[in-house]
Amino acid sequence: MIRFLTAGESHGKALVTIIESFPSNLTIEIDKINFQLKRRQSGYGRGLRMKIETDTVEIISGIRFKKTLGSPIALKIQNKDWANWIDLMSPESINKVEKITIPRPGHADLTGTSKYNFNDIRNSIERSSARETAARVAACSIARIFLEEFGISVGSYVESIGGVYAKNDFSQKLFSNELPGNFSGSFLINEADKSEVRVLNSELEKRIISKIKSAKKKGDTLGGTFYTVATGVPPGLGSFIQYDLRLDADIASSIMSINAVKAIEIGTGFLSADSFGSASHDEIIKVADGYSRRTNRAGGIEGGISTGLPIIVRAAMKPIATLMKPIQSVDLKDGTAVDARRERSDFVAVPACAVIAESMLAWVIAKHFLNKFGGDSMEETKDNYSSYMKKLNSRIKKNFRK
Ligand code: EPS
Repeated sequence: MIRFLTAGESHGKALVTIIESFPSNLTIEIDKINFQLKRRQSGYGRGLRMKIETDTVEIISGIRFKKTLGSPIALKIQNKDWANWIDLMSPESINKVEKITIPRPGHADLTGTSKYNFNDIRNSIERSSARETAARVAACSIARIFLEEFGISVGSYVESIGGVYAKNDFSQKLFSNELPGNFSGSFLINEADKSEVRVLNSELEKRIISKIKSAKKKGDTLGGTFYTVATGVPPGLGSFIQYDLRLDADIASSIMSINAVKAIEIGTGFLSADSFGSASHDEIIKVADGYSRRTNRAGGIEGGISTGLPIIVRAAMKPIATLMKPIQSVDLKDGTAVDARRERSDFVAVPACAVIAESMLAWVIAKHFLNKFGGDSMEETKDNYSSYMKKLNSRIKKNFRK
């Protein structure tokens, strides 16, 4: 089974990731990894740190002459800001630094500090920072490159920021399954990336940017909602056999693991709870090469298994916890009520969060894909995949028709 781990503190030397169990002979172009890292850094409302960093990876192991070897792939992203933090973050010497004693509400400052028995909140801030997601995006780029070989792509767009929505959201088209012929995850990336806040509607973009400006002026932050969509996913990934094999459960946990994500829906999600069954499920229809669904309210998953239609995931990100006009907290030195600490941060990171969600979704799909099709080399995986796809519909026919 594929897996990855990340390591690195926000202001440490570097972020690293180790990625295991991808088949050999997958062609890796480093530019494709760096492209995703750049996308994660963009979006209106990011803080000053993004002006310091230009995230790029160094490939440490697992790839030779641009091809995977089947061995662990190690990637490193240097933190340029490290140069300014050497004394504050030194692993080797003990330096006298000012301790952080005031936790920010909504961040991991207090929970982490008490759990790990720290005497400086900085120790909690460093690893809980969303900077860690740069390493995730790098790791998951390998999954994206793998999926590309099978015509699977994952994209996203921002639906709302700070409660500012479009009248008719694109999700209506996704659920009704009325999509342009050239629609794909990559199509969505191209369209959304044209906008500074990754929305699909220029009028909405204007309204959102003015909302962000007013939040910034007030020293406040905003959250938002976004859709992540995977296309080209074959039917049959995931399973109902065990709770932890369900594709939707795995997707939910991976997206919820992203910093500040607080809610997730697959397909029409919460709306389906308010609808009649007849307006909630997708009618099954015969199509030229097998069976499909008229609509896609299920978001491409039934019974924990992919249907073959686009996988549609909606998530909500809470506002960034660091406020320039802070709310109340307590100084751990003496328990007095004080304003929470200000720390350099983003005002809005919803566009970046959507890119991270794309990455996590790609990872989960690649994981279930490889669980199903296996293979030590790309050639073997491709053989297994095409033999399954070729026989998929004829098997149904054989089983049910006289
Ligand atoms: C981030 C790097 C951080 C923050 C942000 C995301 O850099 P710094 O703390 O040096 O400004 O901009 O972190 C958070 C939102 C957080 O919760 O800590 C990044 O690379 O994405």
